[in-house]
Amino acid sequence: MALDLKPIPNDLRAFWMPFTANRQFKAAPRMFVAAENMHYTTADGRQVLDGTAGLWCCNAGHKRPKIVEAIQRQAAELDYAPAFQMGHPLAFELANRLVDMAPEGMEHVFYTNSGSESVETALKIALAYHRARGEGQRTRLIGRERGYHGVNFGGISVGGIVNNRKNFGTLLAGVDHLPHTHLPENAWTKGQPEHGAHLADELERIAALHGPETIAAVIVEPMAGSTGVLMPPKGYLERLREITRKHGILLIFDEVITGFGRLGSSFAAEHFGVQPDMITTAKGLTNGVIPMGAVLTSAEIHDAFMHGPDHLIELFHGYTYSGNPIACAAALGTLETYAEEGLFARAAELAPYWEEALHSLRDKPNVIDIRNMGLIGAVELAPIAGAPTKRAFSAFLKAYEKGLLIRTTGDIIALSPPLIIERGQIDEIVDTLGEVLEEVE
Ligand code: PXG
Repeated sequence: MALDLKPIPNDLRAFWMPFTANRQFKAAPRMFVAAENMHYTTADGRQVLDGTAGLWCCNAGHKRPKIVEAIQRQAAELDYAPAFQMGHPLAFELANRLVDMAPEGMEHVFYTNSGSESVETALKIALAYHRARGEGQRTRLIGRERGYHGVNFGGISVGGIVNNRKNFGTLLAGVDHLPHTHLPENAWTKGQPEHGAHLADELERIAALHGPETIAAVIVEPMAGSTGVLMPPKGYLERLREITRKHGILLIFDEVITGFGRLGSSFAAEHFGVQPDMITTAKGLTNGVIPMGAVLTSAEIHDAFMHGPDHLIELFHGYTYSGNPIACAAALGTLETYAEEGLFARAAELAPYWEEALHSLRDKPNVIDIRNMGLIGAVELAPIAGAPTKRAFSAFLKAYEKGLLIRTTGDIIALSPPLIIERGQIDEIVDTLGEVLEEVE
């Protein structure tokens, strides 16, 4: 029997929404019912310009034909194949394509279903890798203050967003954190800030404290997204790479946001010219259309597991949906769209225009900092005394009323439009946001 689903639910109780003010939402719901290219359509028939690529994931915009067709074709041909001990061609084809486009040194792909799972996977591979090499004492994981690595236990343990950690018990043991890199002297910086490379040296202090030979991996977002868009200071990532290499510590770049063109290159590792040992991805991998993530690893890491009798499983890890055929089809359609339309180069080309447009908001009320890189930007607002996050949330609601989707975290407005954006639409984002900032209290 066909499901008779009405387009707009008239009872909103049952769905406990993620990272949402549920009671506020249900009192005044904001529903999207369709999307195409740069726009969403709301339930009441309005067009909303997508200033955030969904949640930083729809890098090619919405309802892109290659992706839609790939999913439809695949669903009709091979809907599912067991992920363990069986294969299907698209999973191998996609892995090869990812390796081809990945930064130097990334030679293998482990599939997951989300950014959070990519993070857990990378952390587990790091621990098991050291153990496989006879260095099982390397059990410590180092993250960074203000880091976001998803919401599972490993990710919130190495993560540094207090609200995502404090209600969830004792987390993983043996984790330490680098200081965040947000320095007041870097306010209004266009691109990478000048100050802060020295903050990477804190890794030397942490290594000395615990003994460098006890540390398995350092995980950082090369550009921190969720916490409110923090660029790496000049020289910072290079210094982290130097110190990790010196001590035999793996360096993991969490590129769930920065992967697939956001900074104008395939990956941030390429953009900054720093080679990590693993890269975690999700989001833009399938243009957000089907849940999928992937961890890219070096040959050295992968090969460390390829020992022992060949009928034995080398890594006791994986998901029912690792490399799901429809997800692989969506990813291949996505990568084809990126390549055919030159979207990463387009992001790089538009970046200077984006930068100028965004920084024109500098003199609007309550703006205390603006930062940008590639097609990403942040406008930081002064919090209302005694009511942090309220000003930015009001701006979000007002922008939505005016037909613009923005994202806020704390009192920071984050922007990350699809890479297909036109210059005129950049102007529209900035003009609307300018009005919003004038009107919001
Ligand atoms: N790592 C990074 C760097 C991320 O940004 C994750 C891991 C987790 O991905 P999943 O697919 O499990 O959500 C993320 C996700 C926001 C926002 O507006 C950011 C994310 C997700 C939702 C909203 O800042 N980042």
